[in-house]
Amino acid sequence: MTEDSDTDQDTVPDPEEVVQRHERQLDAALAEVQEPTPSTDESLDLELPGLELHRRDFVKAGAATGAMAGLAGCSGGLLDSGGSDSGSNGGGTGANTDYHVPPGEKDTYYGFWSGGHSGEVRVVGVPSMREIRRIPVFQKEGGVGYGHDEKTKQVLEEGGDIGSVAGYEWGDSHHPVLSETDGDYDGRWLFINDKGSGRVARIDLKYFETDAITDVPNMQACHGMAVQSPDTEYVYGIGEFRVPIPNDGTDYDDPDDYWSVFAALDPETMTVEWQVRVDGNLDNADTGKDGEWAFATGYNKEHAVDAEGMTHDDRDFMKAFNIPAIEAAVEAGNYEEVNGVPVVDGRQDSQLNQGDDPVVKYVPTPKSPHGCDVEPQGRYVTASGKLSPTVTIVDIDELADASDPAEAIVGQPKVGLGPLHTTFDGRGNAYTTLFIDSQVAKWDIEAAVDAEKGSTDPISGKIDVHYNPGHLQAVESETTDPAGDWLISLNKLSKDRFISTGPIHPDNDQLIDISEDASSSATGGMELVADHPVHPEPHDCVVAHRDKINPNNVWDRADYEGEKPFVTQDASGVERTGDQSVEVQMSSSRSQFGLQEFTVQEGDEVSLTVTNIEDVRDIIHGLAIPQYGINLAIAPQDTRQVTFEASEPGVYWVYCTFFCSALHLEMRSRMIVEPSDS
Ligand code: CUK
Ligand code: CUA
Repeated sequence: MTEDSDTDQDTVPDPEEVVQRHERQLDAALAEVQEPTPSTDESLDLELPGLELHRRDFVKAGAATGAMAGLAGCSGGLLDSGGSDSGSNGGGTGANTDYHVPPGEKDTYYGFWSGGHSGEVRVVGVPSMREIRRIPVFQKEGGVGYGHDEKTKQVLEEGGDIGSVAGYEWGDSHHPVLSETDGDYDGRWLFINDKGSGRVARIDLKYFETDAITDVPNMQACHGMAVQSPDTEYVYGIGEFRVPIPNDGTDYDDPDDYWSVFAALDPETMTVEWQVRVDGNLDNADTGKDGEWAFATGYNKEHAVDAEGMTHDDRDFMKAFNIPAIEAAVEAGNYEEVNGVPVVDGRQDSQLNQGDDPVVKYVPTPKSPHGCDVEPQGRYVTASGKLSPTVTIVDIDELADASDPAEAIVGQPKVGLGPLHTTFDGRGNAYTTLFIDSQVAKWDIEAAVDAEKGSTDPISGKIDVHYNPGHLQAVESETTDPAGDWLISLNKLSKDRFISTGPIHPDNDQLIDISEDASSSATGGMELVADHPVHPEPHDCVVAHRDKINPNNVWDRADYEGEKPFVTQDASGVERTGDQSVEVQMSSSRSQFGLQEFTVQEGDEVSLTVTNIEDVRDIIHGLAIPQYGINLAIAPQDTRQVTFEASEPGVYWVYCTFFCSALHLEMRSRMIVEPSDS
């Protein structure tokens, strides 16, 4: 038996020991949070609750919130209002079984999860939380042949030539956002960032396939991501890391001269329309509901290049981007063109920020705010405090009019330790993840506006999650009319929740029922109903009702007419197109390729075109020639192409990779590469 009882999965922990252990953990976590430093800038002197707190106060506050709720994640069912006798860690009572989707039935919602540094997007059914599919985005993937055929290869290549030294081999996707019409998900596209580069990708939801990647100039890490509500007028990529421009080693001494930009892309063409250069940096983003405003938090107003410097000051800024004013500046030619993109100067001392209609308003918020979320009515934008225990609420209309942006701060509830992200249920409630407390806090938005800043009164309940949550997402939270029945807490650590798979643990996505508001319960009605281990590492998700997403079940030939042929069985054949080039075209169907065999010459450039002539859903054929790196996946009615050099003579079996019929193993073709001197 080891000393750390975390590793002992079968014993119910002694509550006293749990409390002590938790105190130790909290101490360790808080030791990393820098104590506030007094402001030297009088003009920024705001009443900012939480800043007067010291480390011990944090511990006490954490222990006091919601009575025993300070036992974040260690309570072994102590908080369980339903009287669970299961002994499961902080779990629900099992009273709510609506999340169980029986065999043969379908989920109510499509969830789109980012895959973090796995660079993909995952499609997850809600509420079952079954992972239904993965959509590769920022790197090649064999299962669906992504990056192996000419079309998807080109998508990856086009998005890969700025700022990469070695060529991008992977991405770090954090924030999936759905396109909108009239403030509601329209099922057309999903956009996703790459924090590992300045890339923004688009997934076509007709085919659930990545169809465009743009490498955004003047940006080294695209972190936050948003579409402009209500009609996807722009897609925004948010530049997190400050870098010198040009970044060619000529001038790197002064980090004040480094750049962080807010980029607007056209959703149709995926070209960068304009950028805004800011002071500080940019982190997470969201937009107002009327097309006028976009917002982004930031944590490096200090322009520092180390953690100590970045967390030095008491406050940072949420930037509010005035879209019509920015468009007017671009229109009037008030920009500098940098690497082919119009860049508007949105720094505080910019000429464009001096008049009545500044391009960027800087709203001072405590410490280093993280999540940036606009509530469904579009009245308020929130900045979650991260190193401050508060969420800052800004009234968007007041901000538009106020000469001093600080005056638009209309609420600042104290929600708990380490607030990271906030989501909404459409009934006037907000839910904020507390990373350090390992909890989700539920609070009333209007009550928080009415209350004193720093008040805990607006909090209607807290629930333990396991452990250290990052994002959370209520279903349809980004729309103007969220459904408000489920919430997912995306927890970074799972520790003792699952059977061990060695030292790299999964994350833990927890499903919480938020359909009831119950002021009498410690959780405000939130009920934890299920745990789900996930591969590294989702950050965020977006969840849409299944009626709003309508993909094709087979390909529509009209969608690639003129670009690629549709090769029938009769049209299958080999055509020599030059001394050293040959075109091979063939069909595929159960259980044969259009060509039983084909012959090419050593040194030929072979361009291979394969059509799946089936029109039955779910009959997919693959075409693999492993020795030449060929791996295509061809869905019904689709055509895929690849070109390679037949450099080595020999016999190569071409085989189908999808188990398509009883004769799948026999579904082969024989490629003969004849020696050139024969
Ligand atoms: S960030 Cu990961 S937990 Cu990239 Cu939205 Cu906050
Ligand atoms: Cu076609 Cu297996």
